[in-house]
Amino acid sequence: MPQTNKKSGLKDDKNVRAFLAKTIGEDAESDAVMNMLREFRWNMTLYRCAIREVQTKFEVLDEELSISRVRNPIDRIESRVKSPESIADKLRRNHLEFSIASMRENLNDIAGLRIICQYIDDIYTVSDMLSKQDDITVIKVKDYIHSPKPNGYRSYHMVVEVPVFFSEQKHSVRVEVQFRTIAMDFWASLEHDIRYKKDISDPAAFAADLKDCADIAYSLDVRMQKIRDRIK
Ligand code: 0O2
Repeated sequence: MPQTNKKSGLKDDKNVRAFLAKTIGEDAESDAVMNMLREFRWNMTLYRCAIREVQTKFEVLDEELSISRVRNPIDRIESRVKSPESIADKLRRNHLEFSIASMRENLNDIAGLRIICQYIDDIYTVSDMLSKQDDITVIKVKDYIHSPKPNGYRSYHMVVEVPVFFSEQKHSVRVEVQFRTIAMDFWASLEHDIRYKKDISDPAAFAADLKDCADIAYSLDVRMQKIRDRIK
């Protein structure tokens, strides 16, 4: 999940239109494609607004906690809206049809936020604070910190639903929030790059080394937290 994704800002409607036309097998000038483009744009606006709503909540929490705890638990926040290509890929991988309804129904991570925290316990503090807010509904939690993936991936994933108030109606929108420490994010970003490098013929050859690095990053997190506690 890269930083705020300009690709899916739909500035270039022509490319998106061509992509939609190819994906649904219709002419780019057809009514079907034009209608889909309109609906797609509207939905992407909704997802971008949902990101803003949730991001503001974290900024508020971070500012408040920086006063009561004399440090900021959040190092930085990244966000992105999934690109049309990634949306289509994920639906295809899950053997689902490509349609606006299917994407709204089946994908939890079209709107994505990444909260990079300083320490492991900050992740649990801020995620708990978010989940207790009365306009937030927690849909799903995956704790890859307590149960890391076999490759060493650690992160705390939460899918939440947030209301977005448009002029005429309130919409509930799902947003995926990934919480990581700086060390977890360092590992995941490099691992992601390595995994998607096309010129690496045998990615499995690096698996053991990468898993080692993930474990080292985690022990660094644990040690840094202990040092912080000693200073406290
Ligand atoms: P991108 O471009 O990173 O967003 P769900 O849809 O909730 O049922 P999902 O999304 O299939 O479940 O799986 P999961 O494990 O909850 O989360 C997937 C996302 O977590 C990935 O997004 C990555 O961002 C991140 N992630 C999961 N496993 C790994 C890993 O082993 N290495 C790294 N670097 N990141 C991982 P996508 O879909 O890859 O797209």
